[in-house]
Amino acid sequence: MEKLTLLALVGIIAITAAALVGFNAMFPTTNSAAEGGQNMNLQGTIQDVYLKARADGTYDKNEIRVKAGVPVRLHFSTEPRTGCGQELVVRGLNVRVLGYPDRDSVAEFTPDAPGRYSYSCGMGMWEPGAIVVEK
Ligand SMILES: [Cu+2]
Repeated sequence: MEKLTLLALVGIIAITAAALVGFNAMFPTTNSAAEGGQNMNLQGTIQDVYLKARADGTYDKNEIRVKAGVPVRLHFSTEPRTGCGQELVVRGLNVRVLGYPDRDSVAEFTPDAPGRYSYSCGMGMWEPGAIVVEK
């Protein structure tokens, strides 16, 4: 009788352990976003970053950090009436994208060389920000 209780207990523990392992496998914890800085969401092979041009002639971020050699999806949007800020140019990364209010325009690129690449409007008159590519 006691042996049977012990056996049942061991069984329950084994099933619980298996369930926990299975649960972790289904929902792996990632902390890459925390390591990558405020703008980066590094999930596997794509880095999704977001930038918005404001109507006052500034961007909502001064700096966006990404890792070299990993594809980037830059989601660009604007507030209404940003004028020439609708066009975003990232110098040195061959990125030129037109933004619109309330939806993302996505520019995809893979930065190979670490460095600091400034972005501004098409004419370079907006207060620039920078995409910082880290090794
Ligand atoms: Cu301009």
